Amino acid sequence: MKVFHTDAHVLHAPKAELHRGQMVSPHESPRRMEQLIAGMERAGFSRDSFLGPSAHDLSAITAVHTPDYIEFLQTAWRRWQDAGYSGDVLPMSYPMNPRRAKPPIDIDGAAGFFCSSSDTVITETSWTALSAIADCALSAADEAAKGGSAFALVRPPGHHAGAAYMSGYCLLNTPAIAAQALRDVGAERVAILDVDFHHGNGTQDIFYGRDDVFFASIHGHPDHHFPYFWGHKDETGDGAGEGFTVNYPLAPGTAYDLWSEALESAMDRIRQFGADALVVSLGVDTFERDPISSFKLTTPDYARYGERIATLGLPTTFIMEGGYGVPEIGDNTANVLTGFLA
Ligand code: OKP
Ligand code: ZN
Repeated sequence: MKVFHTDAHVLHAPKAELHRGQMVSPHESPRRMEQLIAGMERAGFSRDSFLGPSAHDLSAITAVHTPDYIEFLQTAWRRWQDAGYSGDVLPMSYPMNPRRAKPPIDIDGAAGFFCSSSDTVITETSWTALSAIADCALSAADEAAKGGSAFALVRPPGHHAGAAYMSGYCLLNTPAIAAQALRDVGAERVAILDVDFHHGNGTQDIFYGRDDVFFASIHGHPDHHFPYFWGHKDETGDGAGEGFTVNYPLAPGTAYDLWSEALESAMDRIRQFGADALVVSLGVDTFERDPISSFKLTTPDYARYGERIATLGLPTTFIMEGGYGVPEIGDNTANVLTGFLA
């Protein structure tokens, strides 16, 4: 399986994270990637075999995100400096009725207009990193368009970002960009399977009204976990999209027995949908020792479910999402791929 990766991820390195009332060192950091790569190497996916992405047109990104939001990402850091502010661009003020709100001129206000949580920041060089990770996701999707499967080994994650907002460490919705690219080169129906511990609210939001991209997410119940307001069972799509979203909110403490039942159900729905390509939002923060999550999956479970996903028999684009803090994130990620290839 081809693995697409870019060293440019280091250009998005938040200085700190506002977490539970404290500034802490970021859970989502370049160090994570070193842990991911080390685990991949232990499993035989050597770093030397990773491929750099090929450059894609910005239109592949604006097929999912609004031009205003992209311009915001590209210019926010400069505007923050020009305003005399310091540190990373860290939004704090949010419109409670975003549809009726207008973006203000002040960058502190504009940042809140394009964001939904203060765990997500923009640095001087974030855009360069983001454009390279979008290229990784698109290069992996190109492989799937040819009938193969590939993995975009990227950070930061993508599934909380919406068409016009960043959220939950995510700034560009890489799985949505990949799914849309697959549609645009001819896949009639694309399914997105989100196995990250957190609900993929951004991805859900982007495709909520559509019947050509199916979205399934298995996650910690929003009563207890970020993104808190989304991912309930009764969120099933809207208008033409009704019935094309399915959510499996699961209780804190869920282990593989119950988690895998949700996976089987999600896979049934993807089969019924008749997908001709699959995008997997591959977060491994379902791990028993993940510092910000509460599921109890173990390292061998990842290989088990990789093998199950392969039974769908679809060209598959894996995109790295969450997984934090412990060296096992690399082993768990590699296990999904190894199971899939078995
Ligand atoms: C990103 B991904 C409030 C919690 C905010 C956001 C978690 C984002 C996870 N202190 N943390 O889905 O792995
Ligand atoms: Zn997550």
